[in-house]
Amino acid sequence: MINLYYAPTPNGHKVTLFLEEAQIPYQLYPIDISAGDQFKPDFLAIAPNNKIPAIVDLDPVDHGQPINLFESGAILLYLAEKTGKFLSTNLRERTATLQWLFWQVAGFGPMLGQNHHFNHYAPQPVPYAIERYQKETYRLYTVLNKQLRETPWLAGENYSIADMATYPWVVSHERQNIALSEFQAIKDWFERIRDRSATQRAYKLAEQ
Ligand SMILES: N[C@@H](CCC(=O)N[C@@H](CS)C(=O)NCC(=O)O)C(=O)O
Repeated sequence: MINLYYAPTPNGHKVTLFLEEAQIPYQLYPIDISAGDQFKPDFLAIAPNNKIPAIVDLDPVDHGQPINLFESGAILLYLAEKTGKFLSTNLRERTATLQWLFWQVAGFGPMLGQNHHFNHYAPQPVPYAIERYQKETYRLYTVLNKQLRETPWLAGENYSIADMATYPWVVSHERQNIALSEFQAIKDWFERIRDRSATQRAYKLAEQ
């Protein structure tokens, strides 16, 4: 059993996408980040960086003590290795998957997060920051589109944890002032992921 500490945000959706695809048993523990649940001692004992998502694997493959884990990229990699799903053992495909996973967690996520912040949450408009993160968002979408013109999924022929990490941030494209009509390959990829039944189940959880 996997305990998932979750809020319905892009980083939270990454893990529910995986768990719904892999169909392994899990239990959701909602963390209300607008109410400050992420700073409560019980949560910090699992996730000292005070951010969701985090998991506890009660049944690790080494049959040892439960494993606590935070950081969405580390969680996706852990779950992929535990289940043998969505991360190829083929050297080239695995390497490409990890490359795009790291691209998402180190670039696409944080830069789009800053875009959201300066466009929607900053207490006063900061034109330099708005322009900086808008340009960076556009550049990253251009990189993503170029890759998806070459291969159907980010790491090649198979849906992987790299796609699961990236998709939830594209869901919010309108908030990032991005028109998917400008990025046809992303649009096609986006619609293919959106229409998967596991994706629909994962996003239903956000409505609870
Ligand atoms: N690098 C982290 C980022 C996680 C993150 O930013 N989580 C946000 C929600 S999407 C959060 O918990 N924010 C609460 C806070 O910063 O206090 C990951 O990929 O897991």
